[in-house]
Amino acid sequence: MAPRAGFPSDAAALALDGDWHFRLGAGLHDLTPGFEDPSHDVTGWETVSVPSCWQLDGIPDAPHRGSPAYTNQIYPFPVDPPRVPDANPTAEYRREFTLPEAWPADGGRSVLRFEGVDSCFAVWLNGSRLGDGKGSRLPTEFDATAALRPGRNVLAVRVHQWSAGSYLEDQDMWWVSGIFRSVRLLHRPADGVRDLFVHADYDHLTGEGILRVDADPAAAGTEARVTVPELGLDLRAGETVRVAVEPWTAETPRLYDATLTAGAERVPLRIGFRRVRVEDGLLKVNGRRILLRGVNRHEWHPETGRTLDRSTMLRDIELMKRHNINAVRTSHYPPDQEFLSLCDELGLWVIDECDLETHGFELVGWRDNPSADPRWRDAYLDRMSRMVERDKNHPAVIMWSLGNEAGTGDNLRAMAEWTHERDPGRPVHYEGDRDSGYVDVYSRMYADHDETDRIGRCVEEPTKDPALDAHRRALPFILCEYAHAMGNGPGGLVEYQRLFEQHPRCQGGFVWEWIDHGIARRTEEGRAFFAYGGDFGEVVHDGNFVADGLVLPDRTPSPGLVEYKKVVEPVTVSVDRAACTVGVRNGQDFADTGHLRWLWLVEDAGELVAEGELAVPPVPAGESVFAPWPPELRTAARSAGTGERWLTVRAVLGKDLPWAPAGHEVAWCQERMPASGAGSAHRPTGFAPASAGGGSITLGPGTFDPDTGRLVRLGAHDMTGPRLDLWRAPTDNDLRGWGGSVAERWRAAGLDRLEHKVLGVAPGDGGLTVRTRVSAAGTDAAMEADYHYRVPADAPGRLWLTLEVRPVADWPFPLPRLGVRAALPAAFDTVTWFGAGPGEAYPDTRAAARVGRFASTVAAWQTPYLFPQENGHRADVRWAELTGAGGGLRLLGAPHFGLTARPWTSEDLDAARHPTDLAPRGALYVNADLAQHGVGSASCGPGVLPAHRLLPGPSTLTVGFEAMEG
Ligand code: IPT
Repeated sequence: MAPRAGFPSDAAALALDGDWHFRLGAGLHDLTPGFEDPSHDVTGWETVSVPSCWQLDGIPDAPHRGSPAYTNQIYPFPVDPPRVPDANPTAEYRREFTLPEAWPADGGRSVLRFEGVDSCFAVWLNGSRLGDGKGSRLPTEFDATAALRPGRNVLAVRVHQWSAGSYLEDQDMWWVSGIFRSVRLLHRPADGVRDLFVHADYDHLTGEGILRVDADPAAAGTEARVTVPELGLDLRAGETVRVAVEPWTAETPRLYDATLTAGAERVPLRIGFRRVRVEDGLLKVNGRRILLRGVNRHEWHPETGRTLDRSTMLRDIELMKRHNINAVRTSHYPPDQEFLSLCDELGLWVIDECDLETHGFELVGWRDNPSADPRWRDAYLDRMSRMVERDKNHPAVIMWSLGNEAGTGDNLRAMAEWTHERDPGRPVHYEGDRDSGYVDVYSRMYADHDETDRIGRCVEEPTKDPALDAHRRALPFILCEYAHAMGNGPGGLVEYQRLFEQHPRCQGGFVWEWIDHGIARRTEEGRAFFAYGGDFGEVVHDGNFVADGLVLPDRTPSPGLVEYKKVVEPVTVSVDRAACTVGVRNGQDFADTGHLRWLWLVEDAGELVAEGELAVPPVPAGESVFAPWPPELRTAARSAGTGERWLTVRAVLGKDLPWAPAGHEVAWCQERMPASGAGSAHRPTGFAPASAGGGSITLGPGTFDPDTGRLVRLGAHDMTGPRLDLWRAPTDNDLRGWGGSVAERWRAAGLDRLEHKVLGVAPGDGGLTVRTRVSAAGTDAAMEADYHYRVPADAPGRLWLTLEVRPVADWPFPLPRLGVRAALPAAFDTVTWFGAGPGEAYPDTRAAARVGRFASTVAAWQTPYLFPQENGHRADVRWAELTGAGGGLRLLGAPHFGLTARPWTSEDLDAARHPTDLAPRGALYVNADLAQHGVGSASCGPGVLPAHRLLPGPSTLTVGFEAMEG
């Protein structure tokens, strides 16, 4: 049937979800003849639940109906359009249902509606063929009127995994199949509406909404009316009214309940008034430039794949809103429509993207790309129209996207032209055509900071055609993908955000991507892990490239999401110490700050000194105010203390909102106060001597091996003492890179197999000095590393190490890290520290870490990235205590160090393929670092920015060690 809007109605409907009979065959040669015939007996068949993806049946144990397969770009079958392999898993679905006795017989129609079937299917009702469908993530309706019977009905559906449609569905995700969204039988009343289009424009100059609801009646002559009680409106469909309203925005998702009545049918509507325009080179909503703080969202659940229930969709939106995200690109297909309804209600800007990607043709030089082949034109238009028609009444949708990575060609232009004509109220987006000839925004993916800056200043490289160049240069700019969130990272978010705030043309972007598409599995021993590409024996696959989200598959926020939340804070708080004020800049585009409360606290060495609330008047969008410190804050900021004193100001929700409870923190800032106790450097009066004898060297609490100079005991605790360490288990961003992998250079230089040559061990009156040269087989590049151990006379329990490192010969790359590594008793499984926290932080991912006193466990310090890699580093640690049965160890900074503690080594992390490969080694491995190399997002995008690179040079690290008795 012709596409139409997805809308609820009070007309009769019958849900057909639930258990269906099911048989999976190997291909067209393995079908059940006559399975669609109601007399065909399927009693012996298995059952499957609808909706579901059949390859995920059996998860988290082994799948037993085929296997999911992951590829990014490459087609998992020969590129031979429109043909597909003979090995084409084909499912036969059968279900019986009883037509309710009350099913209307008013001469209307009965329609079978499939919300999503992957990838190609045919439908029979009571043995009559109703038709077939393609376009996996789009609805398909069949007229069932003639075939429907009173009482018992038999519905049969045959689904093929591969079809010509698969060539248009080459998104970077798992290949999974089946009836994966709901199925319903709908009654369409004879005097009801076939389709409806709500035009709810907003005139920001007058504050009026301009409403017209177009209804396409099911039968000629039917009159449809629209009532909006709250606005006192009762109008004919097609009639236009202007009325004062509150507009809809993602920040203020104001909806008006309305009802469209046609004959006996009543359709509930939720109307949001807003105007989306590209004007003056800007993307504006209701007359204002908006800033997109977005994510790309695939639909994913680790157990059910692309079948999501409402609570999972709601969870995504709550998590997004709680992390200051205000926009979603539905990469790379229209989502379950319920998701859009939730976006309308809770407020998110949505780019709705069509179910289209032909990326695999790039690998064959774009030969025969369907985008440029007229034979595919109808399929392109069909997909676009089905999306636009389904979703046109969602105020949250502010732009249509033609698809992703489908190259260039006239079929894309045709989609854009059709869309402009059908819905002039929304701009059209497509990134793949770099000239942007037929779209309304200039969109790119992974442009680095420099290029983004040039685009922001409108001095980007021209396109070939001057007319196209003029068009593109006048368009607003968005990064439809940036900041690849694969593994540890993304780094460099702060620098992007600065550009978005600095250049009006740069209207933000969408982090790639929301969720790691891991699949729940268990090892043979029953330990849970998340599978990625290759784990199901795929012939071609792209490994863990499918795990590049801001949340782990179970929707645990990753450190990257916590960082993003801080970077995209909708309000910016600052402290002016001299003026004794707190500055608040409202970076929202519409809402004032009336929903926020402003809490302050002063801590001394991480302990609370005083706290209170600031009076800040509501700040209008885009404006700033300065609030004076209350007297208690002035006193607390200045009173004498013993340690570092910090003022923290937090903006929290003043009341419950639909997406978070009162007290939820939205933004914060910290400023160090010049308290009297801080910074009073301690100058020791003298140092204890080191003494050799009895096969060891003793210095204060430390016992050293006289041959290696290594600390072997501290107080009562055996340990393998600190030694220079440069290695980190490469992150996904270290491993990949457009300019080559930095990890490959590290490995070639042998940073994972350094040898420590002892040049001298010299105990003396002032302590112990150990001189070494650290280098790897086959290279003359080395680090001279001198260890100076000292114990101050007035602090005899404290052993200080000053490590001096000097590079020798050539080190033509940044180092992974520079620090020492030691092994402590495994029993020390608890961590308390004063420093940055609570989460992990690296030089270019440390915006979200605040200074404070924190407590955690070694277990909780491990971030379970799906592909094991460097993780868990805590930055700017002043002191830390690692404790457990038998005592502990205190580490002291001078002033700071970076700390990592794990029950396995960096080498173990490097070798592991899944977190379940990691086994505790019976020791606690501690890295105390002077510095780490940044993280960047080179797994798909720019590497580490110059400011965050760890370039080799003479360096000095000082750390103190103190044994704690049990
Ligand atoms: C880009 C794709 O659009 C997206 O689907 C995903 O694959 C992402 O890369 C990487 O994870 S395309 C790439 C060639 C920039």
